[in-house]
Amino acid sequence: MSHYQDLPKELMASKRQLNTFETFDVTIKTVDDLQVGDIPKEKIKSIYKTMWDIRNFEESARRFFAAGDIPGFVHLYAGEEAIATGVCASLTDEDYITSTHRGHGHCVAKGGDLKGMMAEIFGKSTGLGKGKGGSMHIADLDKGILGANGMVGGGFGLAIGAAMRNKYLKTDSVAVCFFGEGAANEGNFHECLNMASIWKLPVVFVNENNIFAESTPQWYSSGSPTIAERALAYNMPGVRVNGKDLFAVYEVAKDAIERARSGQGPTLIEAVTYRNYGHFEGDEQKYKAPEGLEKDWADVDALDVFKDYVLKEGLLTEDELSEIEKESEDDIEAAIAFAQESPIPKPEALLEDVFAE
Ligand SMILES: Cc1ncc(C[n+]2csc(CCOP(=O)(O)OP(=O)(O)O)c2C)c(N)n1
Repeated sequence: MSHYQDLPKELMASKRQLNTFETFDVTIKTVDDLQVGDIPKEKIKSIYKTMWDIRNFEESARRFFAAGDIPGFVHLYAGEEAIATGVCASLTDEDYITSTHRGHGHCVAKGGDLKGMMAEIFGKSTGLGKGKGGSMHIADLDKGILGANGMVGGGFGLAIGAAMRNKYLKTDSVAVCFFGEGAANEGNFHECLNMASIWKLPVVFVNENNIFAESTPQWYSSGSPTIAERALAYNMPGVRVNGKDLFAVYEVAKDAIERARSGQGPTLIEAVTYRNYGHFEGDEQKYKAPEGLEKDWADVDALDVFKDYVLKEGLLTEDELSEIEKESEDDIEAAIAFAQESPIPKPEALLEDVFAE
């Protein structure tokens, strides 16, 4: 596309409609406000498996990083499982996600191969990036995973680019952009939400507000009390949701994804959560208050919240849950063995995949 006049008709149309603003509210959702729809039992099981795969992947990454087996940096997603899982449960391989430096959970939830991911963070040649990218560069284009990203806020432009592509080609695919509350203070956030709004792009912005950007708390760095309310500046719905509650995230994300798929434009979701560990492995976390609000939030485990809910509602039994937990442990053990047994890349591989053929 070289010129404004070449824009597809529907984009021209949405440009002409700019005077007819809808007005949106910011809503705050917990599972009690939501009608949890009938989710097929197999889907509930696969959701629980994904949450455990993320948790087990991260606990293993922590263990092997401490042992010196994983090169580079790792930023763990443990504690935030309900968000990636709850969002990606409504996506297909045709949909795209962009991720962050804390990206393992997004990649697992979007269907990234556990063996390929584990080998990648071990720096092995069988990894998804042939061992040359590591933790912050895991990508799998066949699964719509456009990549983890070492640049804070780097996913915004990629996500609206993918959404633009989806709209231009008249597909019903959507793009989801995961980002932290620190990234929401980057200029790129505002530019991309604005563009997504004027072009009604099929994109969902999912803010993972884990309260800290490195050591800086949100109350210190953010001019707005919530991230969700910033949606109103760009004329899209903003929803704040309990990010520790899988079912709440699932329902909110499902609505936003359907909205994007059906051509109604973007949504900004703020899922409030907490990371179980430091900003990166090795972070002493001296900035965290030992008591108080944070402590209460830190004690909420998304896996327990899920388990309590499905048992209370009679959706799964204790035996079914235990079976899934065991299956996840086995899969992660197999991924670790695969990574350990795989070779490191050969020196001559250094210059492969650098230039396009
Ligand atoms: C453009 C850019 N600025 C700064 C950094 C250094 N940095 C890495 S992670 C991080 C904090 C990000 O916080 P947030 O977006 O809230 O994500 P979280 O780590 O909480 O998941 C910063 C400042 C970077 N990698 N890229």
